[in-house]
Amino acid sequence: MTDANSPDNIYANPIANLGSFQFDEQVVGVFPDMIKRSVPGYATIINMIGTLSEKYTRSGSNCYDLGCSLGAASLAMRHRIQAADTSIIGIDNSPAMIERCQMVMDADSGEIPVELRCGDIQSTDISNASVVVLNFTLQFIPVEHRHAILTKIYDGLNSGGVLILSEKVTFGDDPHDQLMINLYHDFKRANGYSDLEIAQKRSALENVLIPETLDGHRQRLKDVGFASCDVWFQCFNFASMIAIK
Ligand code: GEK
Repeated sequence: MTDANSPDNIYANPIANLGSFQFDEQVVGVFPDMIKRSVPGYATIINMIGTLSEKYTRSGSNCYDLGCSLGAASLAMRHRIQAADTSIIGIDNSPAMIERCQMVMDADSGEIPVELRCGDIQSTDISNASVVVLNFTLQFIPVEHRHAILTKIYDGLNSGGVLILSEKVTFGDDPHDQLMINLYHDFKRANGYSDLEIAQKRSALENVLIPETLDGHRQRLKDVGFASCDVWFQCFNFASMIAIK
């Protein structure tokens, strides 16, 4: 395995049989560089997950990081939560991610316990939660399963608890959609990705990452019962929402 700080050049050369994008060992090795150069506002969102979890976490409750990857959101929570007797639970279905994430947590000095589970977020138990984070994870769940997972999150949240939902999104207005995609590709180019890398990654993610509109997300969050929800951050076609139970 490469070390976790390697530069992302997975799609730098032409790949004959692209296949679908997977969170395998190769991706784990370049993940911090990949996500920083591919998600506009990623560092801000991670930082604000810390701020929001400090504000909303109640003593004696749990915080969940669903699709935790290498634990960036878990670490932000671990270092900001002030409430006593709390636990953080990180879940990811990629064994390579969880293995590396465990090394990250073991090397970190934070005191709040972090339990890592390798499994599907659709079948994991969620209970007594103050904060649930879905930071660019729901987009990988089949659309028809999204209502069920959000219902489970809603049921597992305590009253006054929050869901932080970050997603790549689309827009109903086609010219605006195209403008956001073009600006996003400019962002990737400015971060050193070539046109070939952008095109091959896009093709590998087709049918794997399924974005929806912000209105679609708002409607589903209301349908499952959230009392209040809306966007707190957006840059181009990447947005983060907060939903309060
Ligand atoms: C971060 N939140 O750095 N069950 C569990 N995990 C899943 C599932 C599933 N059904 N589907 C996908 N994943 C992180 C970034 S990355 C986003 C999240 C990205 C996991 C998958 O293995 C990967 O680690 C993560 O969700 C999505 O704040 O790479 O665009």
